[in-house]
Amino acid sequence: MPDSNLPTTTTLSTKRLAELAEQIKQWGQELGFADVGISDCDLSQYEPHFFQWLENGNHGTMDYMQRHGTKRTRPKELEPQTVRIISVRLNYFDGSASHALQQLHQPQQAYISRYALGKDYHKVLRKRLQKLAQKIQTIVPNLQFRAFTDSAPVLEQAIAEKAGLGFIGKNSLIIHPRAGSWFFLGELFVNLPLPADKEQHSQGCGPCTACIDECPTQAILPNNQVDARRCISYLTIEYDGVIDESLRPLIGNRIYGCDDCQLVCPWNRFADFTDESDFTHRDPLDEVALLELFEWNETKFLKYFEGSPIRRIGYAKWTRNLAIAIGNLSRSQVDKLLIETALAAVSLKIGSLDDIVDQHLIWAQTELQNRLDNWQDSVQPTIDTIAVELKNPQQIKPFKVRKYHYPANRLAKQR
Ligand code: B12
Ligand code: SF4
Ligand code: SF4
Repeated sequence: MPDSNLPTTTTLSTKRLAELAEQIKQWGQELGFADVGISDCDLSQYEPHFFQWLENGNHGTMDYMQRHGTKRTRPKELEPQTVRIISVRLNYFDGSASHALQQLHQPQQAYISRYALGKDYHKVLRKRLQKLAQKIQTIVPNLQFRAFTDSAPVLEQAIAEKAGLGFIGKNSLIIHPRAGSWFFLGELFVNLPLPADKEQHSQGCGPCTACIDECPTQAILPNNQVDARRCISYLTIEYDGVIDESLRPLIGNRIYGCDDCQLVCPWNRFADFTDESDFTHRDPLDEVALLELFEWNETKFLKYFEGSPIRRIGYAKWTRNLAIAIGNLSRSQVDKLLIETALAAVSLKIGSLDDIVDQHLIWAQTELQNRLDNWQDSVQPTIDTIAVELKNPQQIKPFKVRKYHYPANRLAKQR
């Protein structure tokens, strides 16, 4: 039986609600969140931009982005009892992993997005949010809540900006002025009228355009939104089909996701490394050769990636992505023997999966064979071979950009 003396969401005084908001932030930090903020449900200033993005087709084949009408921009339509949203961020950058740039700059190595080196964040965040809600229920037993992280039609970045967790950068990610952008977002929708935090008004990018200039596929639009159809993250994770040939060379050795627009962001000098053991990299994902991963069969893939976000893309897409990266070895300064070994490996896999994968394997085979047929010891990619149909081909440097900003507050493992 509920204790009738305990407060309910409607009987708490303004003063008590303010104290509870502070208490929630304290609990959030004890649970490991880097930050907790509170927002109201009015996302009207973001709504037109969201629908414009959809109308322009920037979501590509991600139908789930347009399936829910205004539920995404009007939280009360998703959960009618909601009056406030508790927004949290959880750091994921693993400082013990091998240096990101060392992988990105060695064409024979596989580059995997920093967020995917450890456990799938969905479960980790949702469990943590549930714990936070349970703590609130010790004070307010009739609290109604729902926990989300990238799991429902929720406009997470708009909510985080409103809750004061950071500003939406030109790369479209939430950036905290003292902690960069290497974190996940999550939310608790609650029926508790807590005082809302001050939203982050000023966009902190200033004149910087590093992410726009250095995005390998020029996916970042002048209005600070991303055309997912060009984004390597979308192409390697979300998109199931045949990747356009003009984009393949620009993908380089990125086989799952892409971090370039964060690696070049000056705010990420201030990023914190994660304290979460769940986000510690799995060996050898932080420094592994493309050809080693390419040897894995489906059984090994499924077993190794249990609990990892990478498992979701399935073995066929994984092989498709690897085929592109291996094909791109043909544009790199590598040993002839490596090209020969790569050619043998891709040739062997042709016909073993599906037609889509085969198209990429055959492409890789042709690229590698052409390189061998025209072998020169020092072949450098020309801008013509790597920048096709791009807005500003002169600026394209798919493997090396002008400047990276690695978290400077602690030393990453250097080998
Ligand atoms: C779809 C999606 C993608 C797509 C599309 C990305 C995109 N930028 O839209 C793809 C697959 C490409 C992708 C990639 C990545 N994603 Co993603 N993705 C999402 C998802 C599910 C929705 C994002 C969304 O709403 N896009 C719609 C567009 C319209 O939003 P937007 O560009 O931010 O535009 C808004 C603002 O710019 C604003 N706005 C624009 N102009 C103006 C003007 C004014 C005046 C105002 C007020 C507002 C305003 O209004 C718009 C609508 O809100 C969210 C989770 C979620 N449910 O929110 C994760 C999420 C954004 N992704 C995340 C991550 C980590 C990534 C990657 C880094 C993963 C990787 N390493 O590969 C990359 C980064 C690529 C990038 N630069 O965005 C994190 C970001 C955390 C953070 N710090 O912000 C999220 C929040 C997931 C999570 N729970 O942590 N992602
Ligand atoms: S994730 Fe990569 S491809 Fe996508 S916008 Fe950022 S830099 Fe460009
Ligand atoms: S790289 Fe520069 S422009 Fe892009 S998000 Fe960071 S500060 Fe903003």
